[in-house]
Amino acid sequence: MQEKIEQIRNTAEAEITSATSIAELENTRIKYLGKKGELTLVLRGMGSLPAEERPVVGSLVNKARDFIEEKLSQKEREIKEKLLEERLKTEKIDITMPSKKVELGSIHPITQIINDVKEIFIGLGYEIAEGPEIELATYNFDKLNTPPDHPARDIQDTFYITDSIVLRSQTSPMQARVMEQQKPPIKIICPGTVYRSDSVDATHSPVFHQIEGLVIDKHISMSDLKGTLELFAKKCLGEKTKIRFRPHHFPFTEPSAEADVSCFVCGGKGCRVCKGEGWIELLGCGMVHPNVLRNCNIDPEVYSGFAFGFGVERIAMAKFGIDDMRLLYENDVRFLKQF
Ligand code: 2U9
Repeated sequence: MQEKIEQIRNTAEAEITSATSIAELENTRIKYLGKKGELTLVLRGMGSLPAEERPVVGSLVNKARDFIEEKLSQKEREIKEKLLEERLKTEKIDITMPSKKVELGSIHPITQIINDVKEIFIGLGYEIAEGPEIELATYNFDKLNTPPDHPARDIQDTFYITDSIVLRSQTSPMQARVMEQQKPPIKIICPGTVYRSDSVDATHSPVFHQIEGLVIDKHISMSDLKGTLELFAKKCLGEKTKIRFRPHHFPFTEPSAEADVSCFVCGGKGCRVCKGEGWIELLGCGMVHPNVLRNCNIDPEVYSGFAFGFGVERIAMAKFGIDDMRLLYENDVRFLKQF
């Protein structure tokens, strides 16, 4: 029996030594130490031995099992170390390899103008107010002194969702919402997307961007409007910029005006950008109509205010010398990365 145990121990050791994988080692373990393994069977067969031999054989079997287990785990460690070494060799990263080029985008010209304008007005103490693009017709029109028979409300000019819900045609409804919710003083600008039922061409798009501003307080006059917009024009288009005001009509302001700036390309002499005029139309503006104040629960006997609005695309086209609005929406990176 002693010899048999010795022989099992030696053949197991030889098999373990020559094993090259964890799977082979597992097979060897089952072959010798498993439920039906060779060494286990010796232990089970001990019942047939004379009583005095049993402890001797039992101790030899235990020693052989300990020996085989030790050899198995030693070999397992060796194999795992070898596998790790091989992995480290094959998976090693060459840090001298050139990296993949990261294509950096650029800020879209429309967003650039919106960011610049926001920064200028935040510097003057204004807050940014943003609101719904799907708007109640009453906020888009009625509260802004635009009665049901006004042409702006025509189906040809405005996208209706239902009779009483529209895609906003200006950002002013958001300003009416702020006036209803906040007590003056109010100093806000509202940038955002607006919608008009226009056909696409080089200067029109049914979806475009606007920035409108609103100031309401006691004793606000036309001179506050002119001073603010002159400062804005200089900060936005250059310190040499001049501004002029022409009378105009808007339903929501009275009096109303349009403001032009001296051409920032030729300085007023006349060139391709200002079409020989020396002036470029910048924005519309005026003193908020008393009806609009009343509609938004502000007493026109106590408070007054001014408002202005402009199309972001128009400013971006003038400032960056872009002659077709459609280029701003195509998102061709070859075009966009110039700005
Ligand atoms: C309230 C009251 C009055 C905002 C104003 C304009 C003049 C204006 C257009 C120019 C071209 C926008 O891009 S455009 O279509 N806007 O000329 N907008 S005054 O007046 C307001 C706003 C809110 C409560």
